[in-house]
Amino acid sequence: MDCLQASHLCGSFLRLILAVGAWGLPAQAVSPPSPALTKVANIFNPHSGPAELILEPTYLVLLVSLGIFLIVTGLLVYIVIKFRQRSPEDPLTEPPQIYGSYNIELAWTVIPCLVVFVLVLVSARTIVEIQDAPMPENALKIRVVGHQWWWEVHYPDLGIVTANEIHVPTGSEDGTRRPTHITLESADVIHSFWVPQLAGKTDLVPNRINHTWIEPVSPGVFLGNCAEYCGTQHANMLLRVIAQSPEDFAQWVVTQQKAPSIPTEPLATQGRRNFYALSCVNCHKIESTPAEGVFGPDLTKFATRQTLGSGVAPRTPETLRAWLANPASLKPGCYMPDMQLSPQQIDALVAYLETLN
Ligand code: HEC
Ligand SMILES: [Cu+2]
Repeated sequence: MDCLQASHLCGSFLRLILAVGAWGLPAQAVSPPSPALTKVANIFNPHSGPAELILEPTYLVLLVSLGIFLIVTGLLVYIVIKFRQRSPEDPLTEPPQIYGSYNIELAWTVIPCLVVFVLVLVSARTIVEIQDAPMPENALKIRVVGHQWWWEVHYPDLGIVTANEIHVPTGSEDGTRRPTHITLESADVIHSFWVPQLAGKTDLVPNRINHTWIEPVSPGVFLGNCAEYCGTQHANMLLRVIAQSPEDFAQWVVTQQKAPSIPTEPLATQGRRNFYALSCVNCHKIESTPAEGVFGPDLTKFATRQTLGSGVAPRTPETLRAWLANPASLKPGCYMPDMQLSPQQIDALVAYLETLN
């Protein structure tokens, strides 16, 4: 029996245990828009290539660890009971003491080495399988840059820039694959890209380019997060991948590529003037306008996003108002300053930002 068969067997066995234990968290795939913000995705319910490939080794590692846990605690409990003091008069007799037994020393050196060796081989094979997976010509290419504490998302071939929410296509119904190849970079510290149902973790390291890929099998919203502690708001560096049918994705691309229209409504017009008069433009970009800042998220199509502040809140006029009044009220320590705006300025800015769709 080779490792694959072994891991297959173990997988089936563990799945049985999990099913009996009624552990299974509810599936995460829900059709957009999803209200869920911080739900923990179920790693046992993969929906894409790499996540499916790492499921079996995951079961194998869990099962081996469970076995070791049971053996060690079993022996411990047995010894504690067997050699306990039975009554106050019970003379404290020690069990026979063994020093320098060749066989015992050998056993507890060799067995763990073998266990680790098997796990290393199984993991290495899966890692190679994922890293060397051939990408078809039509693979969508995106570039993700991690920031404290949000995600910058580029579609270089489509001329789209967005943040925190990654739209990708699923394959077509005729079976044509359409994976998404992702390059990962960091603007500051080490982050880690993790959408549990789509792929394993990959770090975003300053001055280095890493790669991963995803290939969702069906449309849905898949929640992810930064998986490497990166500062105070690490826990609010959330991420969502919105997998869409090829037709819906094409529609999204058309919307994103359209230049923002200039609002005609008076309040939004006032908001637009405020936006360019205040220093928002130093940190935010709005395509085909003088706002060229890149320190904060691109706001060109802000009103098409489901969330605000990298998933800290759903994007609604109320949460946006709270954000502009003081970003730290939602996300303490975040790098957008309190702009000391008046309620009138906030109303106008909200009206303007809501037109960016
Ligand atoms: C010093 C730079 C800076 C200035 C000035 C600034 N912002 Fe921001 N802004 C940021 C950063 C950084 C974030 C991302 C915060 C996070 O999610 O951690 C952000 C986030 C946002 C978001 C949420 C974007 C999203 O997709 O979640 C909005 C909306 C926004 N800013 C609007 C404004 C407006 C309007 C102004 C001017 C009144 C402004 N910002 C001024 C840096 C700035
Ligand atoms: Cu991070």
